[in-house]
Amino acid sequence: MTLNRSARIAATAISLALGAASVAMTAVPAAAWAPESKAACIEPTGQDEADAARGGSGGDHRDISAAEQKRIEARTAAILAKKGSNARTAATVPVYIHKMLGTDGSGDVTQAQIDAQIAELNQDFAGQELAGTAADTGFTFTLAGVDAYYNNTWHKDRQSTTYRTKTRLGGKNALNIWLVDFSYLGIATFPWDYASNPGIDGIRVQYSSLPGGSATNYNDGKTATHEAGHWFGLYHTFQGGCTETNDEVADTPAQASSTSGCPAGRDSCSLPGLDPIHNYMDYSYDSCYNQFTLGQSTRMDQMWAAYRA
Ligand SMILES: [Ca+2]
Ligand SMILES: [Ca+2]
Ligand SMILES: [Zn+2]
Repeated sequence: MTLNRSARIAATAISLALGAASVAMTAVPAAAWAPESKAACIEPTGQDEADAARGGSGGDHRDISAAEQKRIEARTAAILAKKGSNARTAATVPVYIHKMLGTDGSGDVTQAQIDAQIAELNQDFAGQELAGTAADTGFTFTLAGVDAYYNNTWHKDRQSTTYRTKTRLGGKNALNIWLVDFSYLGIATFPWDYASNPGIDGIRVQYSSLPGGSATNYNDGKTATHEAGHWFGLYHTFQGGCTETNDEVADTPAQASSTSGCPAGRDSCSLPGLDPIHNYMDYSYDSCYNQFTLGQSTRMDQMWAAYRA
């Protein structure tokens, strides 16, 4: 199976022939542990692999045109001005993990994997992978609950609007993570869409991308970090391509396209700076990721104050 990220937010026709949801746990075989080698991080690879791995021409969030991007910035600025908020945000984010399993229990993860995923989020958002360079965003994560549903349709991420609406927990500050088995690594919603569609707010993540999962090159739990970045309001570092506006963040050099693997020195855009291949919001391998920037941290603060506080 190829894994990638792509937008599939649009609701499809929904048939309510759903199996009974349950919240029991089942024993699972130990997940194969496939640690990444450092060698993987210095091997430049072609764009095709990135396309296959992380979404290609599609995205893992709904499409945002340049015009809409501009409107979102203006709306956010207006909300912040009205709130009088420009303070740095620090918040503890409750995380609800929803295991969307097959009726045979397939797609399960262990509690140890879930704990490792939460630890990964805390490490990454605290800037601990590259202390001194990576931003400490001030956001921390605490596991608020784990549930499991046995439904082959939901397990495959079909009828996602229905299953998310039925199972989502917490308020606008709660990060809901639905673990599914689909052809993407992850899909996220943006904070500015919460008010109009609160039931689907959160991120859908390929279950095998959790730490210790079987998604080769993408099994350090950084898919959840990347998708959470969108949930906090970050774009890809290649949003808008090789343009000054780019991802609305000044300290992430613009790049013309997404990165695959971990090609040191990649410079796809003539604007200043090498491509931010180590940024969690590029499409690099998990082993290549090590940072959010201060500019991204500031953007997350603003988005939190505007839409999730
Ligand atoms: Ca930028
Ligand atoms: Ca450049
Ligand atoms: Zn993404």
